[in-house]
Amino acid sequence: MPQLEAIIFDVDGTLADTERDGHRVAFNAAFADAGLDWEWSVPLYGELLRVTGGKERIRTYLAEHRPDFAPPEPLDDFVRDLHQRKTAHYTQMMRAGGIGLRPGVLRLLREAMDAGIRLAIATTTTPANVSALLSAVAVPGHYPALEHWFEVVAAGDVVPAKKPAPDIFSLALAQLGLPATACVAVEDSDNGVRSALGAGLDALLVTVSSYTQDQDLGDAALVLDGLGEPDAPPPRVLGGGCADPVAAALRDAGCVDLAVLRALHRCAAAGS
Ligand code: XBP
Ligand code: MG
Repeated sequence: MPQLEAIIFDVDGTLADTERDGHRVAFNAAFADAGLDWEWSVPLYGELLRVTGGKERIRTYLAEHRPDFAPPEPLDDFVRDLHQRKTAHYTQMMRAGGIGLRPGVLRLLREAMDAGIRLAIATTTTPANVSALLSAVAVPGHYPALEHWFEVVAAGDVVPAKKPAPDIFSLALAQLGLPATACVAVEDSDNGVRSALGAGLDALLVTVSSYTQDQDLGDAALVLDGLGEPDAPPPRVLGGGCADPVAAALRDAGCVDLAVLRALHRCAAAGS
């Protein structure tokens, strides 16, 4: 049976709950900068999230909600400029510490790193957004800056197709030089689940986020409402094919730690 060698994390919704109060706010600020009277409300943004990628999301909004708007030509340049403004707003907010990591994330990353488990990222978002988010996280003095904990950062437009296509997870695996069976993936959304499973990452943990709690995520090996912390109430189990085999490890730890991820990894390997 293959050993667990690496963990591949999604970013938005998984490392941090960035969509509603981060990306959405940055899109609206970019629209205001450009003199557009567009306002993406919390529910509308939830709908638009089915489309991954900020530029793709703007195009979908134009097609579905602004059919009468005549964008300046060429459309590609208009969308690119608007999205660059959005990235500038977003990175500024994140560098200022606008949104912290979700509970348990830093603890788990640290435990994994200390145990020699390799860390990677597979995300749809722009690489600068990942750096900005991670740069604001304080780590103990003897550790390098958080960004350097991740050996591989696969992000943004570097693959032909964004999630739910498997490309970004496949790229992360290729850059790690590992088979999918040596890894656990952590995601928060249905698009992410399809992407990770498509890349063969059966040992898939989902921690639902504010926009994804009602999605159908049951194809993942384990679905929880978060990673939890040892001194907080344990994460709630919401589903997944490995929920029973992992239950004892989760009960013992009271949160997702490396023992839970190893149990998940074993369960997924036994099933595949
Ligand atoms: C989340 C996304 C991204 C962000 C916006 O991806 O879908 O599109 O909302 O990022 P993931 P950009 O959960 O895979 O990290 O505007 O930079 O595209
Ligand atoms: Mg996500």
